[in-house]
Amino acid sequence: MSDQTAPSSTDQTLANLLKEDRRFEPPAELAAAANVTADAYAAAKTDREAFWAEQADRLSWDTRWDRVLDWDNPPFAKWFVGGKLNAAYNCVDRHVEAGRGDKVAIHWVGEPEGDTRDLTYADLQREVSKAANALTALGVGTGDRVAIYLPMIPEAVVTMLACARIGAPHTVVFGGFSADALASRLDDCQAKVVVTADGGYRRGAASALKPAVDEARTKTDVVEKVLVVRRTGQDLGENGWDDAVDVWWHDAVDNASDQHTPEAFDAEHPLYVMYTSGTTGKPKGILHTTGGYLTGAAYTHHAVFDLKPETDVYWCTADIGWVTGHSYIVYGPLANGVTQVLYEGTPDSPEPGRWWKIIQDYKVSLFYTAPTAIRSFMKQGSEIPDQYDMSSLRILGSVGEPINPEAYVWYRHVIGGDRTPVVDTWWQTETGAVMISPLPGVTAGKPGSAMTAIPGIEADVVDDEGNSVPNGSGGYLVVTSPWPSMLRTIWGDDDRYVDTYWSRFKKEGFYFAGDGAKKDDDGDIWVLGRVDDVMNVSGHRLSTTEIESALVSHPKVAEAAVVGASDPDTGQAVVAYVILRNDAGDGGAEIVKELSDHVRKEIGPIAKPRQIMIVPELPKTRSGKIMRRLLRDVAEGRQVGDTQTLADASIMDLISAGQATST
Ligand code: 6R9
Repeated sequence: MSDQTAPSSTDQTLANLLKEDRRFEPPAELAAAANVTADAYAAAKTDREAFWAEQADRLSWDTRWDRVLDWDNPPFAKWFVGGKLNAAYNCVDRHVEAGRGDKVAIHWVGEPEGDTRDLTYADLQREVSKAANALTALGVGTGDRVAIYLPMIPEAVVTMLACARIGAPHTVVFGGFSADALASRLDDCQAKVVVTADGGYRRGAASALKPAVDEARTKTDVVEKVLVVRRTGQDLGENGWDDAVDVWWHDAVDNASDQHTPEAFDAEHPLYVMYTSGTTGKPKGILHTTGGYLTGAAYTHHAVFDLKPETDVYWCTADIGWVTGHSYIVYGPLANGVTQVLYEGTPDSPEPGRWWKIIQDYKVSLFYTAPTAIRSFMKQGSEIPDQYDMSSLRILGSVGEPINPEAYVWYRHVIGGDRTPVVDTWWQTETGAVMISPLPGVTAGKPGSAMTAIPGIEADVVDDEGNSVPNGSGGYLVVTSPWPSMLRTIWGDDDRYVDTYWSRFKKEGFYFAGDGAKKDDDGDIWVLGRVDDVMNVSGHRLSTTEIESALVSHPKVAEAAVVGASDPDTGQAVVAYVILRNDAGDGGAEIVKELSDHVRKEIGPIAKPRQIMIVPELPKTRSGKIMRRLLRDVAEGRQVGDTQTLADASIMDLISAGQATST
């Protein structure tokens, strides 16, 4: 792996991981009634297209496809060619038509205690129809983009489905992103309408959202209308309303007709664009289309969570601002007709056991969260979760970053009462759906390993040349055959799509995921983390370049280098090294705070560095490349590694000797 990418601690971590010999067999009862059994792997291999056609039959199609896969022009795939369907109809109406209109689709739990709302599938059908009519009245037509910048309230799900219903691709922007980040996304996809709220609740306080949309509108003029949900009732400020643009949800949507006939769209009609960090400063708009994506989301949710829609209560704690919220709150679960919990707030507000209380109160049986949350609960100990009855839990899921074996075992033991399989699911915004995961009724789980590609998916670990590595070796994670929920392109940038994902190896049709991985002696896969300049902080993808650009845009900064340093709580944390301009003074705590606030403003609170060090120089190779590996050594408190390739080796002494100012 390249110089910048392999932290010198990786080998040690790996050695420890591979010594892990605990195994957890699937519970006999679960295995006996499992949705997917071991023979599915072979069946899918024998005839992949037939296998995927069978999965597509989980959906209701208006027109059947005449070809499963068109891979005539790789890497541009078309799945279920000629098929037509409506994603919202599949997630809502068909359940009502099948007599399940009274079934609860969403148990919504607001952050303020007692602020709850249940929506049945019939309620959802009415709400989605009203929102679809309102968006149409605001001028949104098929193919127009709608941005969604909302807290975790039912209107977020309703708006996504309303967009899908009228064939208007949505782009959900996480509420934690700043006005600048929002503006660049609005601009990139030319969003005509933004749906937002006055604010949302976070840790007991109302936190404003609408002002960020107003500010974003000063940076881009693409937006024609802003639809605003009144959630907190907070004051919008003197200039916080523009009659020519702003429309209240309760005026436009609540008064719209609740009758709406969904139109069937082509299987390859764009469903949504989700922005994610890449290795350059500019976020990539990942495009997902309708038929293949919905097939992948529904099938994997059925298989990986062994979903029994009649009896299970499902809860995924992700925010809908990330892909996990798209595939495993909205599209997969609702296509499968689940009853699920949707929670607005933070895990520990107003009390540290809030999550466990929700599991107890709603008898949640399938639970999906991220390692960073598990680690933060681990720190609090088992006393808090032990106070709640979580015997309803059947399967626990993990996503977003590698789960360390101790966190896995704690999760299984303390939360799952040692009864529940843990499914460690590897996938990405780009893959649309889970790719590598244990199957809960089949796989004997190994703590820390995502195990093998699920039936229908082909993944491998390869060397620099693209050759499969033998068991016991490491390399790059690749997907070797196209799959239905794969990204179709990067919005507006086919070349970047080809370059980023499909050009790393000479072999045609190898998708380069950007992750390093290892195959153990049994051939099971251990995902180790990114091999590019992407960091993973609390399961959120951040690009080092994006944060460096934000820092350099500050008038006092001459140069900046950012690394992801390992962090016991957040997996990785952002550590920045900054060279100030000559006229910026000599640093000190004030400038560090100023820079930290600047990053927060430019990108959002999630990108705020854990540490900013003001340094006199940055370590560079003779060709001028910043040696992030050395900076990571310092950030992680290690002896600085090999400095032979440095143009000036004395620089590292200066940095390590703590000449730097830091917070
Ligand atoms: C779904 C999601 C994708 C990146 C991915 C990898 C990391 C996700 C993981 C995992 C190890 C797992 N990742 N799941 N690493 N084990 N089970 O998180 O999408 O935000 O696009 O991030 O997250 O590094 O490349 P996204």
